[in-house]
Amino acid sequence: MVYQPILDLTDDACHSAEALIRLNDPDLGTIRPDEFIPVAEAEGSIRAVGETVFRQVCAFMASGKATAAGIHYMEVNLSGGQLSQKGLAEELYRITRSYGLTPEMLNLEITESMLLENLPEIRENLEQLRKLGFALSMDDYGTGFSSTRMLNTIPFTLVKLDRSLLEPAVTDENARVVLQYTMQMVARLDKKVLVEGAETVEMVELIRAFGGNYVQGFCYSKPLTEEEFLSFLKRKNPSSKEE
Ligand code: G
Ligand code: G
Ligand code: MN
Repeated sequence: MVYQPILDLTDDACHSAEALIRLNDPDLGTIRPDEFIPVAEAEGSIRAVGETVFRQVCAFMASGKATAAGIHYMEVNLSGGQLSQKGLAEELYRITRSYGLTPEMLNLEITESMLLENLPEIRENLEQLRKLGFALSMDDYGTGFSSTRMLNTIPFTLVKLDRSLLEPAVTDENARVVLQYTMQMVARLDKKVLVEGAETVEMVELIRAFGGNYVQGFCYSKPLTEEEFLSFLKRKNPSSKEE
């Protein structure tokens, strides 16, 4: 797993990160999740992959090293195959507790495209996860149908705007209007807003000016290994206590 730091604009510190899987194959090198997650979905190993990911993030959080350096929670991506699994919420809760963690330390990311089928078991899992105390983030908002009904009917606490909303906003006035008012809408719905794909300081400042809560992107940091991430936190969160 690698971790991409998330910048909290309220104090310009890092209190969360997104866990991202990498597959290192001795012959093929690094294979990106875009390539192998669909394969795992198709051949039926996605639940095992998802559980391994979740356990690794839990183990890292349970080490206490990240929390001692100012981390409050981790964002973990769920796949469609996991989300349609009966009893997923109870299973993730059981694993979380077995590491001595609370669900508040884990935010689960779901993309809008997973919700389009509108399967009852997916809705039930999401409602149950929220009831058990996990936070839910809508991922890649702006790439699918940008359905406002999804925002309203599923108890998301954070909405992550896709970088395709940010990129054109730097130069194009109409794109800036779409970004600004999408951000305002999310805020008015009482959800936190994160903008992904900030590659320049100019982009970060645009997000700040539009009232964003969080920023993720290469300008702040690329995804880092556990060790790199901990030393990043020591540099960026200077007041954090080391154990
Ligand atoms: O890190 P990268 O940009 O290569 O990620 C590509 C895609 O793979 C992203 O959409 C991301 O959400 C997804 N992804 C990364 N890690 C995981 C994971 O652990 N589980 C699932 N289901 N998807 C992941
Ligand atoms: O779909 P999801 O949002 O989960 O994907 C996150 C992925 O986006 C990460 O795997 C990361 O590699 C990629 N990413 C993160 N920051 C940036 C950025 O600033 N620019 C670009 N082009 N990609 C980014
Ligand atoms: Mn994600």
